[in-house]
Amino acid sequence: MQLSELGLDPWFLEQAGELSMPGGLQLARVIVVDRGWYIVRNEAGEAAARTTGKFLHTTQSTSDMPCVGDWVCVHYEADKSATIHSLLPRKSFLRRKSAGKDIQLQMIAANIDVAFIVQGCQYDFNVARLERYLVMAAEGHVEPVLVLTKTDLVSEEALAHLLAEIRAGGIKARIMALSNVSGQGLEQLKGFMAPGKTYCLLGSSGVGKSTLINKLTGQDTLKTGLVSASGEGRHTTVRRQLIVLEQGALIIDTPGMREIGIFVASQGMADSFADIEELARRCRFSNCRHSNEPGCALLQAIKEGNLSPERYDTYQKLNKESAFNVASHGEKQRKEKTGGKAASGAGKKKGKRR
Ligand SMILES: Nc1nc2c(ncn2[C@@H]2O[C@H](COP(=O)(O)OP(=O)(O)OP(=O)(O)O)[C@@H](O)[C@H]2O)c(=O)[nH]1
Ligand SMILES: [Mg+2]
Ligand SMILES: [Zn+2]
Repeated sequence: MQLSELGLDPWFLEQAGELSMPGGLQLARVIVVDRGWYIVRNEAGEAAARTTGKFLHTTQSTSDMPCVGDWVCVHYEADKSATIHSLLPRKSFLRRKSAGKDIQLQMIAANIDVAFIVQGCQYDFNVARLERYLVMAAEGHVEPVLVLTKTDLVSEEALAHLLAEIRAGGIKARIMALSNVSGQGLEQLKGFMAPGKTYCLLGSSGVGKSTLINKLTGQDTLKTGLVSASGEGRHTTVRRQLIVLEQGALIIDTPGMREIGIFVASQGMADSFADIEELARRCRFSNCRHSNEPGCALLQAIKEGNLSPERYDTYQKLNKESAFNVASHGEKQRKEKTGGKAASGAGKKKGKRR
């Protein structure tokens, strides 16, 4: 398998050139991340991999650690395992604030062309959550595509209603609806996927992400799990993994997410809420908080029916949350800079590698 078939393009080669790879090092792509260990793949096939101590010393935070989809410089050892010496810069990424109160950034995947944001038609559907994922994708320079699964469980009218709800919310991303059971919509999705491009599945547990990959490979490549009576998944998938489809596209399965804490600088918000930001430029005060200021263009638009109150709520909420997370994270990094190197690896167990 050529590296280009694994998604390598001239941009990455240029980055690798600038790293001026020392002798004996080769490029490989991280295809599995399972807590502290990795599997990398290149022309020579797959190898179990770990990071070198020297590499760990160069990392400032957990987001500098390899994640699935990353291009890395590896050295093959006598026992055929590999050591990861460095990481190529990322062209795009998906990341979130890790679950819990702690402000830690967690990389979900790197070098992704398209994020499939998956929601089930029946129990899981939630527009405000879709918007969170859209902000996450925009921030990481990833094209979002909404995928509604389990269309076999709802009527055509109900599905049409869901689609209308998404559009009414001002969301413009491409939408695909499908059923892994009846096969409806699968051909459309397959037709959309291109060889050498990397796709990443995101969504709650139980929405059918792994089942979808099994449909694409035509085999039981991945373990899938039953959902509870209320439609909740049981967190069947536990590792992030890149799978090469026969038709040449690359697709990453991820464990279902419970929480999507967003952590964005202003760009992700600006891209996802371009309509609102455009309106906000017309507020009387440039520092308008859009809550009760006179001359607020957003409040005016709501009154006139030109902005949905739900979308406004999501915008205000995400803005606040991301500003808080960005500020707290900056504070934390300043403390870490003065207090020595950031924790690496799983990140939370600070004492582990010292
Ligand atoms: N009716 C119906 N059931 C589906 C569909 N797709 C998946 N399922 C079922 O939903 C359950 C969960 O599927 P998984 O593929 O394991 O879900 P997942 O998104 O990978 O979940 P995690 O790995 O826990 O994040 C399984 O019982 C699947 O058979 C679908 O289109 N329609
Ligand atoms: Mg799964
Ligand atoms: Zn305003």
